[in-house]
Amino acid sequence: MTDMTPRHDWSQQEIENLLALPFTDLIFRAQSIHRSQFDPNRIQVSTLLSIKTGACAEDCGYCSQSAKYNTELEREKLLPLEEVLKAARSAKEKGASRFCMGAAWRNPTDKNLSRVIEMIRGVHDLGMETCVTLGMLTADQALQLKDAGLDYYNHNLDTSPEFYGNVISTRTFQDRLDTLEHVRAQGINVCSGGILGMGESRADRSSMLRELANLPKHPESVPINMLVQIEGTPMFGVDELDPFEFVRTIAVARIIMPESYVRLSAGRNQMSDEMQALCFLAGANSIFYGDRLLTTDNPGADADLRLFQRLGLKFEQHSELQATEAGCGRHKSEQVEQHSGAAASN
Ligand code: SAM
Ligand code: DTB
Ligand code: SF4
Repeated sequence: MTDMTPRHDWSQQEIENLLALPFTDLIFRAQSIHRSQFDPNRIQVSTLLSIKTGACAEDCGYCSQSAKYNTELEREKLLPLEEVLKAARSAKEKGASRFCMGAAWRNPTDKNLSRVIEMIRGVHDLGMETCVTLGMLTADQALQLKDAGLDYYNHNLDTSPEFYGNVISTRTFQDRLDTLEHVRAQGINVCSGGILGMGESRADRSSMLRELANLPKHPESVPINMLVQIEGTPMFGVDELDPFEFVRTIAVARIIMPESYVRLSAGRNQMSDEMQALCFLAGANSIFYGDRLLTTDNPGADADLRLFQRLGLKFEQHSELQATEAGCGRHKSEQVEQHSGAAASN
């Protein structure tokens, strides 16, 4: 079996051994696998929108939106359809190929799900890929989302089963696996990853990656978030993770899930351009693009366009749009040129 054949039988030791490789050896291995599967200079970009903010019943220790912590976040009701579509249109104009809608729910009620389904249909009709993250789903709710034409469902494992109890008490690790199973059973693409920098050990990072890689099918998209520390949450003030350890974790995700998009997710606003470049070198090939994540800041589009131009990276277009909107890639380069005043190289 070569390095490229997806495996689902990773042992903890194998993953820890990868994480412990000399840095340059690890990056070389990750980059070699990356190049065999993907265009190394193309990055998939998704834009996020919080469609329902705050007052969440769960107690996730990192989250600005939990009602259990005083984070001074303003709660908002489920956004009207038109407002969501306006944000999606703007994201599309800026070059995003996927629009991801997040709601601060433990799980959606059937009434709320119907409203989200209208949003999914509307965003789909704009010609964008759709993703939602709404908390736990029943099998029937996953079926309804599939019928609505949903492309991706995001539901993170967040951390290792061993560290999980230090982070969340209101739902179990198994609850998360069950939701992923419902999503997978309907043939919806799975987006699942986790958060680093919550005070977990390297063994925990290995264990979380092992859980993801040993799912019956690898998630199509694996978001790796760096904790965004939120004042008022239990995770505020935790020791920061060594940036190289973050890059290593991305590289191991790339090696053990060779066909998945690995997303450099939350935390980019706190990262240097050089750190982000290392993450791309380690095999990250997707980002969240736009001024905001859900409740916190993300680098603005201008900053990302400049970074892409400096690194010679290009936006990956939604596959169905590639043929019809080939000019869009050029449009992006032109935008870069305008913003940076430099000649676009792509
Ligand atoms: N409420 C739904 C749920 O938790 O399933 C969906 C939205 S929730 C905000 C989506 C994911 O964002 C979480 O599972 C977590 O991995 C990530 N996230 C939330 N707050 C974060 C933070 N402060 N730093 C990094 N990642 C965060
Ligand atoms: C994911 O893994 N990261 C995104 C998305 N999936 C929904 C969310 C990041 C949230 C960061 C903190 C915030 O903005 O509230
Ligand atoms: Fe609620 Fe999701 Fe935040 Fe947990 S991560 S508190 S479920 S919004």
